[in-house]
Amino acid sequence: MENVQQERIAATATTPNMRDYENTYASMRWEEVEKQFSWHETGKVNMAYEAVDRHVEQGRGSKTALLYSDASREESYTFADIAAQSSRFANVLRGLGIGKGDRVFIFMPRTPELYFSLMGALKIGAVVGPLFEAFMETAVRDRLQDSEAVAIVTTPALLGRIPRSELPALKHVIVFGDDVPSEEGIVDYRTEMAGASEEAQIEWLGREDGLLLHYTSGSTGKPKGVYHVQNAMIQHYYTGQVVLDLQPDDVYWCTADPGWVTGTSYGIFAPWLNGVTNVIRGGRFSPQDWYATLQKYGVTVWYSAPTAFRMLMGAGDEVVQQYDLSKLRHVLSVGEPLNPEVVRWGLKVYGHRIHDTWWMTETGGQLVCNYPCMTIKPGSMGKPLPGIEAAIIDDNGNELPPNRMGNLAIRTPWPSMMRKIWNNPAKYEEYFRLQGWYVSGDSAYRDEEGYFWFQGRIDDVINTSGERVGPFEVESKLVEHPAIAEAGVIGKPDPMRGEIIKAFISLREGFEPSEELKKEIYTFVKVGLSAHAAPREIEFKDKLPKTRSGKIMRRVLKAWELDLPTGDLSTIED
Ligand code: 6R9
Repeated sequence: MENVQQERIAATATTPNMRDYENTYASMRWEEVEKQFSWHETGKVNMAYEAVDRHVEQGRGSKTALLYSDASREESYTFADIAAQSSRFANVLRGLGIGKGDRVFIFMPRTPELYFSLMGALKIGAVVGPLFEAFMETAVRDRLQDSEAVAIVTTPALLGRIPRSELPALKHVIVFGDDVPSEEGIVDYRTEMAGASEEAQIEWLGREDGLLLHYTSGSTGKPKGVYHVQNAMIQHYYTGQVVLDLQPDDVYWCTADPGWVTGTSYGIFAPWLNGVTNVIRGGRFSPQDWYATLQKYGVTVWYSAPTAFRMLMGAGDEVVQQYDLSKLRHVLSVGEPLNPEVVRWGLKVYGHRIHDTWWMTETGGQLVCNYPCMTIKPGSMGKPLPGIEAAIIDDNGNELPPNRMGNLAIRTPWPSMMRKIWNNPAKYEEYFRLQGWYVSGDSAYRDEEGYFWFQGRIDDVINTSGERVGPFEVESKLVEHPAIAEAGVIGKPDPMRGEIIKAFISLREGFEPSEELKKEIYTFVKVGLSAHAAPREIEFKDKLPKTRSGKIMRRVLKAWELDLPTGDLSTIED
């Protein structure tokens, strides 16, 4: 592998949180970070306490915790307000008989109530499962069934997508909004909150007690429930310091939805554990609204994703000039490879380097990053977080020399590492199959200077606009359509979305390919699964390439699509 990227962008400022990467890396000790949290004194902990109530107890209750806006609401809440609202919700849940370890799902748009509910559920020691608002019935059902969730918080508009008759474990549906139906099992959020006390007993937990269940797609099977525990807060706090570079007076904005791990670890926990003001913008993406949000709140630290930066780049430099972004100090990205072109553009229009960060749902927190004090090589994910050992290994667990592509792996354990895959111990073990390593499923190489360069997914999970989509999930939905016999789904490179979903489809007898049918199929997946999983491109085929055991060979489909050699075809059906 040849390292052609010689471009460098030097750091322009040092920061009190990390002045020198190499020294910090050499001296970093997680035991020191742990001293920030209450288990250091009591042996017990609770994320909601550490992120919210602790600030009230320590005299920072009147500090702004949440600045919220969407098309119809504009609100501001202090840490004391969030403590009170989450305590109310904790009492609502307790009143329903819900407690420690119970799975409570949250399925609603990004509004302040989502954050009150999430923190309230954590306060009683429940394990929270955040879902994207865009999920349709099948996606909701799979996740609630697998986790045996006992309660879900939602809105009237989304209620119809929760198939209650197929969810025997689900006892309570808490609905926030107007016109809450009065039915058995349905609880009106507003009524219950109004009657609940603002004082709630915190459920004191051990470090290995549950925190979150984030479902994520793999290349085979149903979505996996990635289980995180309280201990993750050590890493959320520390990365908030050295990666997000949070300072007490910062106004921080992470654009991610809590349905994605970035929207919890870095949309809630990292800023609040550090006592920093957090901006949440509801509603859809629009360049004007986003720049207006940066300007209105004087955002200083901004964490987003390549797909968003590419869309902002597409909207043009003139739009940027219409806004005052002078408060901005630090810009970061996660979710997909960050194109060097985007880094160059960011420097030109914002006057800031966009700092790429690499991590996964499974890792719970950032692991390989670009830090403010460090020179950036555009296109590189950066270097391992202090306290983390990252390496490139072959399939036997041997470390590879610089510039050789292999498996990106992390030495186990680290504080925010997932602790199980819900109901699937075998799947969990697969990640740790090579002694002492977590195998990420990404391929990468490391250059002579220790910078890591992302190459691709080793399996065939699709990354479209920063969302991971498992081809199997989409194929399963496609073959539910009456016209479809078989379907194979791949990610097709796309300048805007990273990848788009392309489906190869063979039709059942009696059905003919047509443009109309393509549209119908697209809508079928959009309505039945979710908009981001719907195939933007469809190609009809008489037959799909399959292995003898019946597995569709996606790499062959991909090779067709990209005009590449198809590789080993020894297992192909015929
Ligand atoms: C946080 C998050 C994880 C997968 C990961 C990789 C891709 C994430 C990246 C990146 C290149 C980066 N990915 N960050 N690829 N450069 N900086 O994204 O979690 O949704 O679980 O996705 O996303 O392929 O394995 P998740």
